[in-house]
Amino acid sequence: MQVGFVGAAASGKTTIFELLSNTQGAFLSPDKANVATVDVPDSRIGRLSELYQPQKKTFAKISFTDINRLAPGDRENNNKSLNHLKLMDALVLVINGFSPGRTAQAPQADLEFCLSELIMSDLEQVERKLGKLRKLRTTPTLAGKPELEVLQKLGETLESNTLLSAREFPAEVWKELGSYNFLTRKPMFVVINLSEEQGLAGPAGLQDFVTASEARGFPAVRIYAKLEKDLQELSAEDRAVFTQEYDLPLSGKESFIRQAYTTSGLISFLTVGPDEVRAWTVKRGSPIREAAGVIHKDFTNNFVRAEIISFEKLLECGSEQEAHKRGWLRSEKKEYPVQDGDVVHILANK
Ligand SMILES: Nc1nc2c(ncn2[C@@H]2O[C@H](COP(=O)(O)OP(=O)(O)O)[C@@H](O)[C@H]2O)c(=O)[nH]1
Ligand SMILES: [Mg+2]
Repeated sequence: MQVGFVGAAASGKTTIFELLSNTQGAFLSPDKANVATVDVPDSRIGRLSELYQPQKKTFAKISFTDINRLAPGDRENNNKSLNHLKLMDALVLVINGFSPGRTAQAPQADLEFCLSELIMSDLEQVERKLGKLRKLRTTPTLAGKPELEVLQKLGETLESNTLLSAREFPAEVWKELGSYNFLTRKPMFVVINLSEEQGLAGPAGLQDFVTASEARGFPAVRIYAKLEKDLQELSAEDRAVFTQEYDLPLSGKESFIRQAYTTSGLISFLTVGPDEVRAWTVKRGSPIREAAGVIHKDFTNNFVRAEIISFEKLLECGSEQEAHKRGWLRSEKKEYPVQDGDVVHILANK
């Protein structure tokens, strides 16, 4: 899964990037982004490895893209920076909740700023296309509708400061618009970056901001990015001491990744065996036949059935043999919507 950060200058994007990736961020420009890929922490892999003693453990992967700061009014550079985010599965709106002395309204204004930058980037793309379409003598069609009309509607939506995700179109239309990779259609969530100095309550108006953000459909994750990054550099012992002392929810990385999965509508299923215990990422509700394709294309083409048990049930039995005896190993057909934590064996024709 790929997640990209959007935010005003000094909102803490690079600090979060460094915390999550455990790497050093570079000096950025509109042409340069920080990109890093890490394992998705998943305690189920450890537990399953105790059962299977595999040669290899493979975690699902998540990548983070940190772009140059967005500057008010600098359209050209902002668009260049935002172009790095076209292929992301989800966007994170990073909000400064740590600088002392900001007004209670500042986080909300930052959020609006991020959204309007995304809107303007999409609008520019739509306008460019409209310019081309207007020069043609006959307008091409898009999913059976005149393309010019579709694009005009998108343009009107964006001009009224509305995200494209709020615009209803038949699924075929969105499908054909897929190659535009509109930013305002992507799943988004908010990360509010906090300082330990303001304690658990955070800055004035924090709770109101979180409530308003969630009401708009953006779940908000609280992170003490700088503090957690500093703690990361300590020995495990010292870290434990300080973590207890601060008495703050310091599991920013886990909360962030969990929210990224939820927001993007992604889940992980697992495969097990003596060779490898592994987690795989797919869209929630994917039919098992399609999901199997991430393991091997042939699994989709030659799918016969799947044997499935949930991670919890397997752990409760202690082994697949026992699961089999108890009849807990289910045989599922191709339409079965795969669930988070399903342990899956695919049976396919050669
Ligand atoms: N106290 C505190 N300072 C932070 C936090 N996050 C970032 N900073 C500081 O704010 C400044 C800008 O952060 P940076 O990550 O570079 O922001 P970016 O411009 O959005 O990438 C740096 O001096 C950071 O050390 C935080 O959570 N708490
Ligand atoms: Mg930065």
